[in-house]
Amino acid sequence: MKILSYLSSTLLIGVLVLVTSCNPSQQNGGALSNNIAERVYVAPGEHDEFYAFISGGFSGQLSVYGLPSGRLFKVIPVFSQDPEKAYGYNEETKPMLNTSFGPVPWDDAHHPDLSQTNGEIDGRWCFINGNNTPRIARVNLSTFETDEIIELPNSAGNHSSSFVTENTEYVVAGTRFSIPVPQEDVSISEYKGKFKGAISFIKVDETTGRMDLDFQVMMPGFNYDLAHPGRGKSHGWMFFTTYNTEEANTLLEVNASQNDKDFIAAINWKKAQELIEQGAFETMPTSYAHNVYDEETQMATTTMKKEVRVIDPTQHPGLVYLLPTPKSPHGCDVDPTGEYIIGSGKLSASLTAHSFTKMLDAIENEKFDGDAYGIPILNYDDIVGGVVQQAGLGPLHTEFDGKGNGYTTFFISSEVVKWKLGTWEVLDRQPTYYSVGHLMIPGGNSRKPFGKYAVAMNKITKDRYLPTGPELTQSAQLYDITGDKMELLLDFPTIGEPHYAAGCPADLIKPRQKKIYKLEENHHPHAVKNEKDTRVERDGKEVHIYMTTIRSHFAPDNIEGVKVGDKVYFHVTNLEQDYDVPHGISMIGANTSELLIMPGQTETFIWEPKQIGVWPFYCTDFCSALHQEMQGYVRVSAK
Ligand code: CUK
Ligand code: CUA
Repeated sequence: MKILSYLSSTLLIGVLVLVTSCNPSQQNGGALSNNIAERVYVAPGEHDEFYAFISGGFSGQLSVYGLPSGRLFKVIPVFSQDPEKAYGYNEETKPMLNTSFGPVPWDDAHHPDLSQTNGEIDGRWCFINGNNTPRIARVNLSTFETDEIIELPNSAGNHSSSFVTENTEYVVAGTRFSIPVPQEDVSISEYKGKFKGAISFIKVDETTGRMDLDFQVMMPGFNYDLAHPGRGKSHGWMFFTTYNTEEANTLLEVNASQNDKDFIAAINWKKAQELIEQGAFETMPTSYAHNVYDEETQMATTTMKKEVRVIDPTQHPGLVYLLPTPKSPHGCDVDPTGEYIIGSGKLSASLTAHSFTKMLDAIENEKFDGDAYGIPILNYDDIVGGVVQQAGLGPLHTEFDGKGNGYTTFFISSEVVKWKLGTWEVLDRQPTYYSVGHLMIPGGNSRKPFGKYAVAMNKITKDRYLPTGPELTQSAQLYDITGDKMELLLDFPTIGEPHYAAGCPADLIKPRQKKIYKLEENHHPHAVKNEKDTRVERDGKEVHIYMTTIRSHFAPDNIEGVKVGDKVYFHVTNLEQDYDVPHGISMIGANTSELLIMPGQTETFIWEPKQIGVWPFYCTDFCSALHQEMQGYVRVSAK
């Protein structure tokens, strides 16, 4: 959104001055009423009705909140190392962050999307993209841990991701930047024609969730911004917003906005599957990492993949069509019936809804308006299903309530606008504080939205919270959308910049949420399941400590025979089989973070002692009345 805020900064400042000059507590005076307080209040010991999985933006993580309370439950580490959970520090999870560029322990996470069955959220997995080093992660919603990360070749700035088809057949990822494919040392001015935009279709195993890059469609050199899978009648299609259809190598305003209309690219992925079956693809050598955490061995491993199947849409009629859409569309959203594809031209005031039925008619009658890129371009007037006129300034994203209404965010005019599908009339508008990006209605991008709340995720906080230095917290706002008018209920802080979120009723996740690892199913190669098997083994310069924890001691707790210059592995198994009783361990001078070991699990960290002496370690997680007694020593001798 940086480009947008730059382009529109003058307008934006104007709007902000307008908005901030009013007293916010007067504007939403309702926030002071008891009635509203009651509607977000979840009494001590009670549970929230919804889970919200909110993108951590440039923190690289995914945070888990409850709605309507806005309480933060957990930050799930995905693309970034996290000392709180030892993720990316312990030997078990380090491989999760491997890429073809080496370990990349950070990313810019944007769009979480939940797995679906028959177009309805099923609460099994949450997928999320890393933009910077193109990756897609899968978070397991029975453990709330990242189970898998797949890198995407031929991509750069993996923004148009991750979007899940209605039976989780695919998680789909579009490149933001077009780049030379394959990469080569070439003048940037040769962009046009040479640079390509890869759209990746990653197959998801329906039982295990395991991902596998099935194929890529190699599109023209546009920027691919956002996407949405078709559903219901449009199931089998994917829709992508594009900008820079001029294929300019610099996006200074004059270049990027030459075209009055850019495109929504419609890709028929069922057709692509047929082409793959018929062998109508090219196998391209490449290199990308696929990192999988195995729940049995509790270890992550990296496989470097060497090739990818690529389809050239200019050679296969019927695979891709371009739908003209006004003014640099950003969000691309499909209504719950699958009929309307909403394009939000971020430099316009209106929303365009293309009709899927009209699109099919135009295709059938071959009513094309040329094929400047080797791909048929449809005629805007043939396919437009409706326009929400003059709805606001700078439309970005739309979600649906399942009752025939769309809710669109407007960045520049800083508001959420409710409008009606079919009649295209604006029904309500409510301000956001300030400059909203995405919004999320639980299930609001599926066939079955749970249209009770909308969460707006704002780019600018200004005066909403106690100041915390030059930057204020990022912020979300909760609206009640059950009535004719939306009602602002709550502000709550978020982590990083929340680009998008996915939500669902808590009941969908409950059956799995109390999972613990059974000790007898722990097949970690360094697990010790009984205190009498604990031991210290030397192997050359390596020392392996096979240790257990149980309230409230370590075994062994006095370790001798370690020398300066050794590499000491602590393999620690938590023997507890009780829910919510992890133990931690940290070692003085160790720079690898602590471990936090869940019941029944084994984790490993490495300590390289630099000085002789007797050095303590202790449990970092307050686990019992004798937690403070949970400690031990390692004696280190000269080499
Ligand atoms: S983008 Cu952030 S406001 Cu990455 Cu989904 Cu539109
Ligand atoms: Cu174990 Cu504290």
